[in-house]
Amino acid sequence: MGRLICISNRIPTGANPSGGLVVALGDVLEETGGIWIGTSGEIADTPAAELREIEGGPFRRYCFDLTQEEQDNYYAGYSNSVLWPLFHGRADLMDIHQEYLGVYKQVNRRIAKLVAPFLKPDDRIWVQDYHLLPLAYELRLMGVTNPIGFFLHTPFPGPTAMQALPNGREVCQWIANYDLVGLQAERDVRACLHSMIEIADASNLGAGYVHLSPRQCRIAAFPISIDAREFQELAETEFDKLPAGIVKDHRRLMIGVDRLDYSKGVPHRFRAFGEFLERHEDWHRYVSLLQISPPTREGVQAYDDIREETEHLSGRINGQFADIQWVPIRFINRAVPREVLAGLYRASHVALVTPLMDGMNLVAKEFIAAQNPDDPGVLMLSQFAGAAEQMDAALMVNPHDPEQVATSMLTALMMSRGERRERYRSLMEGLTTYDVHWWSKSFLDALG
Ligand code: ADQ
Repeated sequence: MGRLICISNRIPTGANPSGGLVVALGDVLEETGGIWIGTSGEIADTPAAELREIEGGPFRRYCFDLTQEEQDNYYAGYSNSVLWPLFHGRADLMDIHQEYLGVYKQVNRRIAKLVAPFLKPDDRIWVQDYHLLPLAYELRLMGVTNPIGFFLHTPFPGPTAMQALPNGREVCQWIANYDLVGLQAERDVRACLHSMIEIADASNLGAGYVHLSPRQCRIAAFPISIDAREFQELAETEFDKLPAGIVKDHRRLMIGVDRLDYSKGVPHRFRAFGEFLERHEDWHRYVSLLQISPPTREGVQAYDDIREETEHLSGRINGQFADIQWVPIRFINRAVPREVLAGLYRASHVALVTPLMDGMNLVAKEFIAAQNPDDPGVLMLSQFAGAAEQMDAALMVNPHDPEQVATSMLTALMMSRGERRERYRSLMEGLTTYDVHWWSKSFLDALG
């Protein structure tokens, strides 16, 4: 079997690299003598001329630094201030500048130049996420004919949204240079096919194949997941280590865990909780919401705004409803270790996973995997998370409708143990069958 060459924006660092993708790809990288390539996270004075090996770890890793200008224009700029909002249905938040696009292309061209000399004829290349859309196009220009796959972790926009992007046609042309394009959900496959056909005049060959001269590419859904069994065991162990107050607390705990990103719908969630408290005075003091949200992409205006809005709303709701014994919303604005999260999921009665738009949402999957099978909590899940296509036994909500979300909160809090177990069984069955190992294997099998 040829080597796997995995390329992502950030390289997993440390002696024991961790994270979802490492779990998914670590074995294949090890078995095939593969290589992972990505940015180091450090800033250099001049653009990187060569890759630097990261010593140690179970597989080979090579990284390079970005300059401050590249970080600002390629990463914070085109990737996170243009593509991210567009791909999450927020074209209104795009901040379009020619310079962002120019540097984005330049960085991708340089990565292609750094990678090409490493390639052997039977290597398979797997490119991760929206930072690297043009990479296959650049590699093809350099004569690379290896199979190249791409996985997009975000949703994909349909033609109407795509029209808002000045270089939408070019983006579709980049995509056509991959042999296989993996998306999170069927909704994204439909949107991507429509965009390729309507924006770039690709011909539809059926069964997910499109032709855009001179290439043909396949677009299909490969919903990403977690190692559900591993997370289940982690939650079991970690639950016992939680401070006694959390577990013995007779009140009901609702939990939300999201990077503080406008796509996650945290303000909408808070408003719906406010609506719930307004309607159900009998629940005051008996339920609280623990929202854990590490800051992310600081310095990008839209992220500063969402932080302010969230702080303002939690303050207002707490001010309105709290009494000397009870605070309705506990808002933690920092990252929490993974194992603590696992224990907290298990201690929670309800999870609020209510993004306005989300590629998949792994918190939904982690929460289910962490539950006690005898007495599981309830997952409230937005219909706009990619996970909704697979997790139909969750309590589905429309995050734009605060009254419906408030009604569902009551349903979740009152749900019988029998129904909770039934829903949990069905969700857990899906999670153990289609876990993260299934995800990487099925993608790589399809890439051939
Ligand atoms: P994200 O937008 O980051 O990922 P998600 O899938 O929920 O969203 O993954 C977040 C991960 O970070 C989870 O493993 C979660 O436990 C962790 N996390 C969140 N808040 C945390 C906190 N306060 N402290 C510590 N850890 C925290 C993108 C896409 C998603 C897609 C994934 C994977 O936006 O839609 O599911 O990639 O493809």
